[in-house]
Amino acid sequence: MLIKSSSSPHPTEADVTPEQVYRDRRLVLKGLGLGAASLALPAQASLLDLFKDDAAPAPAGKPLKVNPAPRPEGLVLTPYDKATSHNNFYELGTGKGDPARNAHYLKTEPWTLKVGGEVERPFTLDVKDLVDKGPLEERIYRLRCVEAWSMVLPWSGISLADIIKRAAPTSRAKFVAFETLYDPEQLPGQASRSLGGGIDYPYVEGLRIDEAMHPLAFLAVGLYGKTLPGQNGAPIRLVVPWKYGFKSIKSIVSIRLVEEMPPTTWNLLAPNEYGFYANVNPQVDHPRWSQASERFIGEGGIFGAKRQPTLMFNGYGEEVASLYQGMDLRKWY
Ligand SMILES: Nc1nc2c(c(=O)[nH]1)N[C@H]1C(S)=C(S)[C@@H](COP(=O)(O)O)O[C@H]1N2
Ligand SMILES: [Mo]
Repeated sequence: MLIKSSSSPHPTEADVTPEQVYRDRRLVLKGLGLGAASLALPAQASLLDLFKDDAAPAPAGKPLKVNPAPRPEGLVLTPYDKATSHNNFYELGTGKGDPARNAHYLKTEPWTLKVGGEVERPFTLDVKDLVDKGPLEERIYRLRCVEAWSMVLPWSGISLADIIKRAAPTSRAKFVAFETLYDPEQLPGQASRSLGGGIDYPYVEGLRIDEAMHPLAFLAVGLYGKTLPGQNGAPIRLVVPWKYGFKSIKSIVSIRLVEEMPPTTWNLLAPNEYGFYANVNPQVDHPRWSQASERFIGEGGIFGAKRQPTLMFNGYGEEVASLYQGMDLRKWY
């Protein structure tokens, strides 16, 4: 899949077979001029980790004080081990198993999140305080990756609107800009264009202010009632369930209220393939694959996964469609 990355590295799951992943990695190693000998050097430890093929199990998270959400009827949850071993977090490597393997580089305590920009009361949040204070809310959301796989996950956290309201946005605040930690020591994919998928880091994302204030927009600090594993975006990440997964930015250090539409990582990389809005829409295909259906990752994992139709706004249309009234969703993809 890295070989396909010259134009855009986001593959659909159908593009990637396990054999291909293996072959591509060998080619990348060759391209980097790294033979077995250089990989054996201690200085290459992080590179070595990035190319190991067996994913390490996720470290157990700390239990959280959460008000549990009722288990929704007709929705099957993706098991914890799948949710924490099949990830996209390019700062920890572009393979699906890389983030779990490399999460140990990420140190999540202490962690501060700055909220500022066009606000009357900028503040810095100590994420530990938020986690310890509790009780947190639980939200069981569908997650639809733009690569056409999906999960159903129980997140713990608080609504994004709560955090934004605390800062008292000014009338100039029209958009919200989010930023992931930038620290190549902790996020080794940031140290190299090839390892990190050719992205210009830090990873950045954005929402329109009314999207950010929508009650479904969520800041998660936990998964399955425990603190987030690094690979899932510890210690705090965004979850916007009606949009493609890449909007749900991980390991956030900054939230800024801004006047202009902020740049967003995947849009910068391939603007014809990834828009600012990125609402899940089965009628608007990705230029390289259909978005009409998806593979749900349940007990069986990705390659035995069952294909199911993709729902408009990922099934949250009743709640969010009004945000986009009058907009041409083919133009504003
Ligand atoms: N900083 C950062 N955030 C990110 C990504 C990433 O590569 N870097 N990948 C995104 C994509 S494409 C998806 S599908 C989701 C996956 O979240 P999960 O691994 O917790 O399921 O995280 C999103 N957030
Ligand atoms: Mo994704």
